Amino acid sequence: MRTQVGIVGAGPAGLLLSHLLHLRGIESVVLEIRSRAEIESTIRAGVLEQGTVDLLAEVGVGERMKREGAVHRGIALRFGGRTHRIDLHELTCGKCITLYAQHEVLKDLIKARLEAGGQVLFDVADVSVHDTFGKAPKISFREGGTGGEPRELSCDFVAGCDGFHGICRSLLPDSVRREYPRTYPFGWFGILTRAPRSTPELIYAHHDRGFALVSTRSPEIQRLYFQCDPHDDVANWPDERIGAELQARLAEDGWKLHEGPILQKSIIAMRSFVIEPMQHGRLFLAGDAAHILPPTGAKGMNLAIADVRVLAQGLEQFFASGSTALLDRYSETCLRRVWRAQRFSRWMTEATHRFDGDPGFGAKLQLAELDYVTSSRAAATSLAENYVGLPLDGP
Ligand code: RFL
Ligand code: PHB
Repeated sequence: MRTQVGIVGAGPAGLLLSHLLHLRGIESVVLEIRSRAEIESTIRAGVLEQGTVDLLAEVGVGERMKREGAVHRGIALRFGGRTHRIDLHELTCGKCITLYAQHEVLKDLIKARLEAGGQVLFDVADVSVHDTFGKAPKISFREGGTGGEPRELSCDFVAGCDGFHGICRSLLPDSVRREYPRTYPFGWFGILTRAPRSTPELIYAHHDRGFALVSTRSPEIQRLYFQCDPHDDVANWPDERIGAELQARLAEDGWKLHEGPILQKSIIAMRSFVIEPMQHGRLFLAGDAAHILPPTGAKGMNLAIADVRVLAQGLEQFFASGSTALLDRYSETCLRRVWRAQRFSRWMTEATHRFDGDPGFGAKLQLAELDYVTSSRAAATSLAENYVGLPLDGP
């Protein structure tokens, strides 16, 4: 098998990259270890930045997102028993966020790729990448699972879009790589519940018992999170205990969270990680393969999408003219945005989560921080412009 760009991983990064390359007349093959059904049903991100929404619409995969996604013009910060609205739309001259689940974005991308005759191979096994420092990298794998046919894909470039637990990142030689990890001492307990919306906009809540977040997937399905011990077990959390914890952390006079049957429960680790550089030879890392963030800023999928936009432009220039000018700057271009997103996600996390062992000073500072951000237009604008997403082509 031969293609121009071998893409490892069919998450948002890999699938969108394949689509963007196709629009530029560049061939790719996407290799994915999971099944299509699994990819199309795994619950992950929900918040799309304005630039992500605009890009998906511009490249022809935004029709269902525009119809079914919910546009939110603001978010709420709840602390000290009161709610304060951040008017994203007004503070950013008309930008918003859209609530549309990551697996719905993936369904739209998979459909577009398959309808255009694109090659997305699900359920592959034993993927390994070779010779990325030469001009003819290869990817070997088994088609159709562990006992399947061995295959080899020759390509001009490899895009490592295989997420945080993938194999591509490890191909960067020790002599060039630097890793920047950070683990937070808490996790998020996430649930999906069948209940009507309790609030028209997302609520990020600071509470003595810990952080809580009210988000949504549709008028009937809600997504809720609360800070927890990362080593806790979902089995310790029967539905009634979850409901009581959320009600306590979100309590406000005259308001109550709508509860309903809980459809799914999981515990999510909170960490940050960046690898530098994001490229070596003919291997380019994109998305979670290169960087992850705590979900508080809702940036992970948006960064994955911003990365592959830059990569597609670089590959287009290379295949059109032989110039590597844009590709050479890929890592530098992406990392600038990545570190700004890390800064913002850390800020959102540290301002809203309970830090055990804090004698009270830290919590007082958090309240002062939240008070400032909800009463100063300059501070609110800073939150708003980072939350809706810095411009894709901007500084
Ligand atoms: P993905 O989505 O992990 O996709 C990688 C794919 O690669 C496959 N793979 C391999 N394929 C072939 N060979 C191998 N050896 C392979 N190893 C792995 C995997 O099966 C997978 O299909 O990475 P990508 O494309 O970089 O996308 C990143 C996003 O998925 C991630 O950043 C977001 O989900 C993070 N995130 C959020 N991001 C947002 O922008 N907005 C949000 O609101 C938001 N909320 C969240 C989130 C992540 C969360 N969790 C569960 C960590 C909320 C949560 C709870
Ligand atoms: C979600 O809806 O899953 C979501 C919303 C906001 C976040 C993280 C996740 O900050």
